[in-house]
Amino acid sequence: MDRLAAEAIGVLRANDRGTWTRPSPRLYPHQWSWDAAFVAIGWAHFAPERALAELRSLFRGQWADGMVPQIVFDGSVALGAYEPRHRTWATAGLCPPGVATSGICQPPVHAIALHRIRAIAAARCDGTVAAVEAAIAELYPRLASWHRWLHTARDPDGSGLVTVFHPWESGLDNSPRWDEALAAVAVDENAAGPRPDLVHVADPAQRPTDDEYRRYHTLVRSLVDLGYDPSAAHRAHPFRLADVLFTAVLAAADDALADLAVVAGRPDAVDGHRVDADLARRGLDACWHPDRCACLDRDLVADRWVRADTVAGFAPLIAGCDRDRREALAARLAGPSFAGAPGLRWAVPPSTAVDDPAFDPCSYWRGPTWPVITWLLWWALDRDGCHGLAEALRTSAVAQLRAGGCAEYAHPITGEPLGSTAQSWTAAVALDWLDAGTAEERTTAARAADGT
Ligand code: 2M8
Repeated sequence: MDRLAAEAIGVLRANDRGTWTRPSPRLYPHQWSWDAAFVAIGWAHFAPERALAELRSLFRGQWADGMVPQIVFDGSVALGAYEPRHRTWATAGLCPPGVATSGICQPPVHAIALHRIRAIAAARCDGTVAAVEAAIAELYPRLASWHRWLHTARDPDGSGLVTVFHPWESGLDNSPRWDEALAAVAVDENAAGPRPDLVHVADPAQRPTDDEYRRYHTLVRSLVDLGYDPSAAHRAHPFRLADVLFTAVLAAADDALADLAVVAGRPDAVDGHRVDADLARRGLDACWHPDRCACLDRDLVADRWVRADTVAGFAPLIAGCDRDRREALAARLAGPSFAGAPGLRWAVPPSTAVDDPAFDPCSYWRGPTWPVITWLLWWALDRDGCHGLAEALRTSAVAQLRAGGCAEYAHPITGEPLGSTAQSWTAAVALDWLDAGTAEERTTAARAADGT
């Protein structure tokens, strides 16, 4: 077996908790929402039933209003192993009985994952597709209510854009995108907590700062005080950002959900999902800045654009957009601020543009390259026929993983693996890329045999 494939399978197996997967052995000991979606794609390549269990397990934590929480806590993990712990979130009475969750969400990659898991199963030709389709029928209503919640509770004005109430909701926690909005939050000094995360990385500089954590805790406390009521939060919460990357994932996931609706025996629901996807894309259009060739988030508290130059600017590529915009964005992605930056170890995009003043190659979401983000861009480019750039990204990403293993993120210039060294979602995308590479090689070989 390919050495990277064996390593990736080993990471997933080592992080396996039976029906769900820890994002990493020590740093993240519970189940995370968007990690679970990526991880399920990884499992689908060698254990399809286990892939479905991952998603079922996550959706056990879905709230009655449709929200899929960022974390489903494992009650057997030592208190204090991860902070903030469940009790800090004060979600009892909101989570389903018997399940402990946080009170915020993360980008909705789940329908995209289920769609891909079906494609993986179909390509295996071993009959597993029937089990996947049964799971689609079972999970479809939950996915539909999750998307409905995002399009209403997080977009009450019908702008098409999703509002996030915490940097953790974006998934790109300490991205410079959030700096100004976070700096404006009045810190609640009683809201601080311990930092067990710092002992699980080689250098604390790879993690968010204590000041950022004080603000993260302050925002949690604010949401608790507001009773997690979205209307109250839209009025009074001090951190409200229209997040273009989250919105783009939702648009792409709405399209995937439209296809899943057919499989689930709900063809009547298809048009509604397509309408939702188009609305989200229109929301992104309103955030498009041609002079920057990027989509910008909107700070709804300060009523201004967020000017940091980050991978989030490529949101239209993920959502789907017209050809001119796609080509402009693809050129920028491959260009000197991102994957084509001089001196990069691998030609994959850093999380923040190398020429942005906030670029920091070591610090978490402020510069390192993240395989899952490269995967989203690769997947979208491939979906929309940009096979050349997609394949170039995939090849560079696989080379990076072969050299550095399944680390959480990597230093874009030295290539040094950073963060957790055995990150589940990195292992998952490695497996998906290796499989896509085999398919690509088969197509190339077939074309060569045909003389085409
Ligand atoms: C990171 O975020 C968590 C909080 O959600 C943390 O730092 O403790 C982010 O990279 C996030 O996107 C990811 O889902 C999570 C688990 O991998 O870790």
